[in-house]
Amino acid sequence: MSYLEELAGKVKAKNSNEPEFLQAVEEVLESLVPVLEKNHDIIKYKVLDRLVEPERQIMFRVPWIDEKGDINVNRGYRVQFNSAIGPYKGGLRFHPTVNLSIMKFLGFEQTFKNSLTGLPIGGGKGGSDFDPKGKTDLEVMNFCISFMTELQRHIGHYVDVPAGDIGVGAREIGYLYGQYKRILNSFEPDVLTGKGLTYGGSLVRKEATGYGILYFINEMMNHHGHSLENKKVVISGSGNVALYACKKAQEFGAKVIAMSDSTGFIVDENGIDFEKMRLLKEVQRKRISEYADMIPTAVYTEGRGLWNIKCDIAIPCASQNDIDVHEAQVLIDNGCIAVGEGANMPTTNEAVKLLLDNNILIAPAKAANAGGVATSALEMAQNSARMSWSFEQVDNTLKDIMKNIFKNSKNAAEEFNSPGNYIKGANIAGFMKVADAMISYGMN
Ligand code: NDP
Ligand code: 2IT
Repeated sequence: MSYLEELAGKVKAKNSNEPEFLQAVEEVLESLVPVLEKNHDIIKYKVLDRLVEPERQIMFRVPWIDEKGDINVNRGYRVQFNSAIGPYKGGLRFHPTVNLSIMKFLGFEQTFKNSLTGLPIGGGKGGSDFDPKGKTDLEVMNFCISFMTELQRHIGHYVDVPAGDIGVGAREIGYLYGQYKRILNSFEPDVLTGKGLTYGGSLVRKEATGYGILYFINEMMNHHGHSLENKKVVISGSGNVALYACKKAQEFGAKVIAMSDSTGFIVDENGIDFEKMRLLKEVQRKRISEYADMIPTAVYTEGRGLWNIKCDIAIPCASQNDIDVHEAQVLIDNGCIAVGEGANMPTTNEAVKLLLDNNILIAPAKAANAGGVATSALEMAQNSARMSWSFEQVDNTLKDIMKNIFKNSKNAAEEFNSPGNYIKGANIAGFMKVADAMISYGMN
């Protein structure tokens, strides 16, 4: 049995009830086969054995009081996965499906993603099974205050710097930072990112993940002789990432014809009206079905089925395992040429294999959605320098970062005999820097 097979077996045995975590590890280990053949220090220093074990996993009780005055209890998490190249960094997810497996897959992937940005940030993730849907602002605030009352003892600007993810946006970050600042009696903005612009937030952070995905897809398409001009695009989700992916796709001349939420999806062959969609989702927090009430040419369908819509480019920006092998086959049959992963792990491992076998270009999540966390690191840099940069300055830096991530993923894929396989390329390029630091530390 090879070293990697043995390690995969150990990881499976130890984490048998964590399917998402095992899925994420399996994909990375498979990518690293050719790297281990060339670099023997990785095995000698047990880099991978260390890398698949989070440095620390924190789980805590979050009691909070609802509008009726009743006490509710949720579970909070912070998985501090890897600090080899910088403080733990990664978002907080508030969603009823949150569990340890999901936190661990996200923290594991974040380690490689953050390395790819070229900035000094380690990997972490956190959140809660709290469901913000249907809750009042007061209830969300009560929850955030309680969550931070515990979380604050585990984070710090040189220790661990959380941000947003599903269910955590500017409103939640405001409540969380307000409580952090109060408990510490200290204004330390670089302990959280995605902050509001009046108290240390960075211009472009809100747009950064969505914009970054399109900058990456554009590089990838150009490299393969395509352009985004006039391409039909389908985007899943209609949250922070989906919205700004839509906006930038339109700026590149593509036509976004469908978007979704967890209840259903809307299609408009004339193209989505970004500003109307933004107001509906970002400002009014309404369901996507209401978009069809405003726009006569838009059609709403309840349930799944988004990926049956014929498109040139599919950009999943909702949640993990959004595209399975059957949906991948439909995309292929419909002539899709590229999948840009906005969400984390939106494509099952079987679907990825099928897409690659059919020469569909894949912009992998760890690389394509790294613009959000990269801009978070730029927010930290501005905070510690007590400066704020212009929109243009941050956006240009983001563009350069995404171009570099594409170049490094492409070069790694080529060096290890898989040209065009950006999944392998991104995994290898992200891994190399972390591995080098871990070897330098000897054991820890
Ligand atoms: P938001 O909470 O702003 O939006 C999430 C969107 O996805 C909503 O439209 C939501 O629909 C939908 N969604 C969530 N869960 C499911 C599900 N289980 N099934 C179907 N639809 C679902 O989150 P973000 O836009 O911030 O995050 C989207 C994805 O991007 C996530 O995978 C996240 O990890 C990833 N990501 C986010 C970054 C960021 O900076 N925010 C950075 C990099 C990656 P509904 O409203 O009905 O729940
Ligand atoms: O998945 C992600 O990269 C994020 N949710 C953003 C993390 C961050 O620290 O900005």
